[in-house]
Amino acid sequence: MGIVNVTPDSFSDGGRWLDPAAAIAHGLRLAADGAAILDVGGESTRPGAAAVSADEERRRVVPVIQGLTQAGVRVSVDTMKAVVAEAALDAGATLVNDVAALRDPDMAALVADRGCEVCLVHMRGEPRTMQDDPHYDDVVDDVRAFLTARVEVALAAGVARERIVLDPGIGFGKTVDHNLELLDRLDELAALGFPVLVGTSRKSFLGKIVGRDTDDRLPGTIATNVLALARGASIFRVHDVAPVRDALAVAAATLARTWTTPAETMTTSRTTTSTTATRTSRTADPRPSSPSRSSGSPSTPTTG
Ligand code: PMM
Repeated sequence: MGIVNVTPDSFSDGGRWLDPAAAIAHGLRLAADGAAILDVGGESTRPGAAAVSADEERRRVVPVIQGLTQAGVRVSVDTMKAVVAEAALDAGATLVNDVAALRDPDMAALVADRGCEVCLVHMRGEPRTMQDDPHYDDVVDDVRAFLTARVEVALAAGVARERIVLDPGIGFGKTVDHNLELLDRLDELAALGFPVLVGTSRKSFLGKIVGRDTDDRLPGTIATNVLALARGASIFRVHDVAPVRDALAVAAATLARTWTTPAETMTTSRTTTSTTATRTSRTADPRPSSPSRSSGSPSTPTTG
């Protein structure tokens, strides 16, 4: 999953793709690099970010989503607002990436009505305050309980089980230790039986470990995504698609020994839906019953 932030203030690429034509060109480059999905967002969720009005968010994302879907690329919309998600779905998006996990009272019904995919993300509080002294009894148990409850909300609203993706929300109200523990025990979330999406790309916890600025966090991004693959993740939300994709390809080939040639993989990633891709991953990954973290990884990661 390639990141296309149409925002002035995202932590790593804020302001770079505010112009729709620049955002579309950037997205198409990420697709050419092998992204199967492009995640278009019009509101920064970095810690402390100010909220954006629905009108402004819609104005930012809709032309970009139209441009990308008209070019044949699969698009998800990164939004917490049902009205923005609705406009994005009208413009051709097929996945709602909701870091608020259906907190907007109209979101669950919208997703159910449209039959689109939805990613439910764990976030403690809201972006403005989420990094204020986060505490958990056991971060993995707490995140798993939260996501299980949100799945119930989605199912009760009529969202199909196979349309649901889960995300532990790396960096969303978590300390460095919380993020590392979630990554290390990601298999416990994968055991819930839904595709798992992870977003570690360039995040500050990587910088805190190695003392590097945002633009120099690719090695940490690669390390965390490879670890996440080994623990059952199947969708990897990243800024740097080409290098992460190569790293995942090698890791997947090593773990499952079923990697295809680059040419075959490119065709697959362009033509398959993410649901199909993640189903394939789940079929290939009987992880919940396996105590070994080095076995049974997905054969085709969705970098997606
Ligand atoms: N992280 C950010 C934004 N959206 N969505 C999901 N599903 N998971 C994430 O970890 C996530 C997200 C913040 O990163 P950005 O500012 O680089 O987009």
